[in-house]
Amino acid sequence: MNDVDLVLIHPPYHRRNGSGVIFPLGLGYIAAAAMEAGFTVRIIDGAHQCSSLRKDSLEQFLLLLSQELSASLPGLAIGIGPCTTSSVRSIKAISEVCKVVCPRVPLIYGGPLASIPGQERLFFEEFSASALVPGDGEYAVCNLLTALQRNVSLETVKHIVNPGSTIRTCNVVKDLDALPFPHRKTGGYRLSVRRELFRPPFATMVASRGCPYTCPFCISGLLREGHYHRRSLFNVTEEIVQLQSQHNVRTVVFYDDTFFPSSNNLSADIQSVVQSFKRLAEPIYWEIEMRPDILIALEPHLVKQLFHIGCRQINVGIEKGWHKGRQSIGKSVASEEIRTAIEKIRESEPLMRLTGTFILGGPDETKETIRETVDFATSLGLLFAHFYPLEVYPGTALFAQTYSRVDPLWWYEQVMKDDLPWGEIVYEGGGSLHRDELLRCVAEAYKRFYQRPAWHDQAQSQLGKPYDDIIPTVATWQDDRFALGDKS
Ligand code: B12
Ligand code: SF4
Repeated sequence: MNDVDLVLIHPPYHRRNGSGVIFPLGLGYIAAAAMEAGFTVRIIDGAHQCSSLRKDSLEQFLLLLSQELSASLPGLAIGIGPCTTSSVRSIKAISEVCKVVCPRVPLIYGGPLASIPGQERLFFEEFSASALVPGDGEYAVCNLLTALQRNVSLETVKHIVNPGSTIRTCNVVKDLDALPFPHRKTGGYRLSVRRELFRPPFATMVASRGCPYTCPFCISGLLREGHYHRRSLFNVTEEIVQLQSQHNVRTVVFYDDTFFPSSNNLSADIQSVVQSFKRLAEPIYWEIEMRPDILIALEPHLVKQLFHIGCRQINVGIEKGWHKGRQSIGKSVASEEIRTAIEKIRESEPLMRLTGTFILGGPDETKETIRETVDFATSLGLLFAHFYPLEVYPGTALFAQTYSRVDPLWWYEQVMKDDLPWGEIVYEGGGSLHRDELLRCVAEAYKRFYQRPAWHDQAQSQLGKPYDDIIPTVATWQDDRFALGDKS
């Protein structure tokens, strides 16, 4: 007997030291839409059950998966995703288990990697895909399940990609308010050290989809064909109220690529958020991502207003400490403007936490420019900083510029045979540093940032008691941030 119509599997990925493990929101959205349409759904969160792509961890997970699938057979389909470049090892292994345990059940794939034109062969030849769902999955998955239920050929289903065809368009849900709120599994999830606001329980949300920018190293602006849509603030606050009443949530982490999309309407945008969030009977703490060019438009009175309605942390993708380097990856704001903006924010609201992410490596990067980036990072008074080697994602301008070989099976094979278990392609193009050297620079950057007495003083005063708890994790970043997350 079939126990459930749709089983959704979240593929494990290599969890970095100190990273959190959060509920896969995209699967929650798909589950809610399918349930609203009358289907039964089960989510198997592989990323929660397994923290790495190391052979032994993955094998343990696969055993569990095979037992779970046998115990409750999927009746109509198995959905695998969100697929990312860095989870191809586990996706391959999951597809093999599914083909053994439920050989006749169609495998459908979605998420960022399954939305990038040119990657179809990978899914159909390597992962036994019956169909791909590029872009927003809710409506397409419901159409697909309906077709399967009625025994209609998948060839007739709109907005999916069948074997032999290519991704021509992405599904874009324009009216995000029309979607049911995600069906969430709770319990056992935890935020990364950097995002933790120490006011549990937390939930993650998105108030928008897509990114209006196209930074050459990033895939976000390419998903949904560059379309950017926001939910109404009424709809966003309704979800917060539901999270508060059903799950007692006190902290929300917004994972929007950039919560405020432009510096042009920033003041008006913030006023609208203030008006909407003021309506919440119970206050909520929240944090957002922000581009540096938007940060510099954040006037002190706006910072105060954001703080007043619960915004406690702003995460900024600063990327580089040298202007030309920052420009080359799509962020043209000057270093001094960033410094001034951060100083202004710290003066107006000293308890507003500011964190930054930095990318090391890339065209024209030298040890000297890396030193400049780390000097800059350490001089800003950030509460946390993360340093990443530049990773090259298929579909991006950087990938096209770096590799003339675009065959998806080429990069896939590189990742599969790599001795590093993360599943990432580290940039080593045009005169840049060799991967090993870059990784040494990353470790050095962590040491320089986190060994400073000034950072410890700041963290102690801003974090209070949790400072003691996070210190062991922060220490592991200095050894190897990319080592397995089961240390965290
Ligand atoms: C939140 C987030 C995370 C969270 C949780 C991720 C998760 N699995 O839910 C955390 C912090 C854990 C995380 C980790 C990582 N992330 Co991340 N993350 C994001 C972020 C900012 C938002 C994702 C999100 O929740 N969106 C909102 C929901 C509603 O959308 P969605 O997940 O895309 O789902 C919709 C569709 O994609 C589709 N869909 C999704 N899954 C499926 C499955 C099926 C079967 C179907 C049919 C459809 C479908 O339907 C959903 C509803 O419409 C995106 C950026 C972005 N713009 O997508 C990056 C992003 C997905 N992450 C990325 C990366 C690289 C990583 C890490 C490798 C970083 C690391 N090493 O730690 C890991 C690996 C994660 C993995 N699963 O492999 C990249 C992926 C790039 C690529 N080409 O592969 C992105 C695109 C960021 C970027 N711009 O580079 N991430
Ligand atoms: S780096 Fe940020 S702003 Fe640029 S495309 Fe990616 S998500 Fe958008």
